[in-house]
Amino acid sequence: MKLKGLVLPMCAAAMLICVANADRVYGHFGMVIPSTPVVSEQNRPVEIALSFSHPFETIGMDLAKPKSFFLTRDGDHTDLLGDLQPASVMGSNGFNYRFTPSRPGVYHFVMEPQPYWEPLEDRFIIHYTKTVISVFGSEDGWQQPLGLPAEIRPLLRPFGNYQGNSFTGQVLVDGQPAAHAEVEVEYYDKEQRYQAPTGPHITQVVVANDKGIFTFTCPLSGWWGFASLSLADYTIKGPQGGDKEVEIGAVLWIYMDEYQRR
Ligand SMILES: [Cu+2]
Repeated sequence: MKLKGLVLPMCAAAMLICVANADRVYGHFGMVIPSTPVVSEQNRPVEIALSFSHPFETIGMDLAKPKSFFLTRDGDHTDLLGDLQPASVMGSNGFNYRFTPSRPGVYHFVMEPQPYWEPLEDRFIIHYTKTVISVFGSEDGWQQPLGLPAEIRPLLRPFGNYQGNSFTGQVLVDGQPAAHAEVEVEYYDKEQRYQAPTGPHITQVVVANDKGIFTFTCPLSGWWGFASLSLADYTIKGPQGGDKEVEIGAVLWIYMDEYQRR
């Protein structure tokens, strides 16, 4: 499946190709990607890009202004929705937040998008998307779940990792471990270096255990996205007025560094 080089601005266009090749749809992820994974005094400000994209194929989709975008730090909640600036991300409409922290801490950024209507799946999609950033060397509080409707709680510290590390996380839905949840994994091929041998290589899949815990080894440096999808216990009126299912995504992004030579 050769997607690279094609101009496919809409998810539907990309997915028609996916659907033609498989009975499932690969690879759209809510994305909250900072320009640097760890913030020090020297590398402020950090630009945080919000999008809804196909990260391995670097195909953007238009993201409506999110329903909410906030950070939590030590339990303090700060609404950032009003600070988002429209931005082009992977050639599509996304948003940018300029993060200029002055205090150390572990900052959890969360985007809740508007429900995205996906006609090919006949349902809405809401990816609760989380990225955890360490500022000025702080390491406290990275394990804390935030009480989102669905989220991945990191059990590997989500910063200060190397390529080849195994990420372990726990899928929580309504705060409860999601037994045997399926987790999709995708590499953000930002520099467009790689191509997938087959469609299933674009988005890899691992199943959590009875405690909702899963492990996946990340062989490349860069950003890795984990998404566990479940159906909400409510419906939303579709464009034609009928009640439509809502797919809730628990999405987490983590960064793997390369070893650096001295
Ligand atoms: Cu898509």
